[in-house]
Amino acid sequence: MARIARNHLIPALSILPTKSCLSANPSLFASRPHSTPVLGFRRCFSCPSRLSMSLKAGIVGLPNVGKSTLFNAVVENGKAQAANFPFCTIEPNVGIVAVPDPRLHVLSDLSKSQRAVPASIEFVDIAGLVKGASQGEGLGNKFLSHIREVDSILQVVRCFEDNDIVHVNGKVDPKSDIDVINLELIFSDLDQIQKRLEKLKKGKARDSQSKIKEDAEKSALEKIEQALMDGKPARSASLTDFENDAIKHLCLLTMKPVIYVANVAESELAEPANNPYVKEVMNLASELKSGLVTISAQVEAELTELPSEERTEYLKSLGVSESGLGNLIRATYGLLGLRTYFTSGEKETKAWTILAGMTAPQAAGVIHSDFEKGFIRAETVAYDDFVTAGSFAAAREKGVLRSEGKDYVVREGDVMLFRFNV
Ligand SMILES: Nc1nc2c(ncn2[C@@H]2O[C@H](COP(=O)(O)OP(=O)(O)O)[C@@H](O)[C@H]2O)c(=O)[nH]1
Ligand SMILES: [Mg+2]
Repeated sequence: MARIARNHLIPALSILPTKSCLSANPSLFASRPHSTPVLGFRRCFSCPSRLSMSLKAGIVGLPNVGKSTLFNAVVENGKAQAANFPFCTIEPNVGIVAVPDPRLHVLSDLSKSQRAVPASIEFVDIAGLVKGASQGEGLGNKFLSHIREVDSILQVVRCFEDNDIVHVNGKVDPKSDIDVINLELIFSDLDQIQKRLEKLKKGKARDSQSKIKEDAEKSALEKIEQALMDGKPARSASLTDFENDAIKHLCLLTMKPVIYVANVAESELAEPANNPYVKEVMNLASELKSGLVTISAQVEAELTELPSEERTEYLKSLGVSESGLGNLIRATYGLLGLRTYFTSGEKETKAWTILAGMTAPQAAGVIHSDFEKGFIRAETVAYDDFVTAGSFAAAREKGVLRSEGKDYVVREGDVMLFRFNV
């Protein structure tokens, strides 16, 4: 049996690789000398070739639909809630916000952690999409390359009437707006696929294994090309798992999951379905097997300017119980099939984001790739059991702390300790 050099048990993590980022509010960082331990590098959720700090959602849509208003509200709200969270604005159009999760604070209190670190989502305000972007109009290809890097797309659709705010096509028309954007994405993918197919035709595979891979990629691309030609997104093509893997490196735009964000007037927030534009978006979203969230970007922006005591009152006066941002984050998590597990100790309690179906070593790899490579076992307890017991030690005594091997599929809310060697 291979000798284990060192055997670690890590309740809390001190050896995360960190990425420094510029903060919009440096004073928040001043109290955190080690910058941003929250941001362990991790796999991109949709394209495996990208190393990503957190889940990345790109906000797209035609000009003047409310993208920047929504983006700013998301980031401001993140700041407001982030007494202890190193949110940051990396660039003017990129912001990182905490994923709200009440379980985090319960665990943190039980473990008497010095800090609680939520999972995070990175929002990107992607400007410049107009008709003809795939041919270089507007910001054209620059814009498209930004979308290639995101895990999910939030497409903001204007459903509010306001004569003072110009609509690029002269009138509010969600179906046409959605078609314009989706067509640009389709054109861009078609272009990329056709170039790739040309290359694959030359067949450079040197061994039988690579040949099998190339063949899978080719057959996948041919299926997708057909879907795109029919005006449908790449994700509508039915591919085998192997074919899916073979094309992941291309990060096709229309492979990415989409949430339509219907931006409505504040007066319609309580009963959005009464708005015929929203109905249209609803129908399209369900036809395209995509998510839908109704939001008023304007209201979200106004909320960030109110003291927190007044926010609930304001929302009540509009007939709703909570701000739309929580919905937006939850919808993104749901659509991507994401799960949360926790690590919890005296140093910190932390929420980690993984994909549904990930095994214990893969989940450990989200923290650090060494944890995946050197994985031995995981000790795990369900969130509710941990809370009832009060600590890992008490959970062990009660027999609810399980020791799991490398095939264990991590469940939502697991509180975990990893044993690994390096
Ligand atoms: N009436 C109304 N105006 C909005 C709403 N959302 C955004 N706007 C306004 O529409 C204009 C364009 O918004 P902006 O967020 O810059 O759009 P972007 O081009 O998509 O980034 C701004 O003047 C916003 O104040 C909304 O929900 N209702
Ligand atoms: Mg904008």
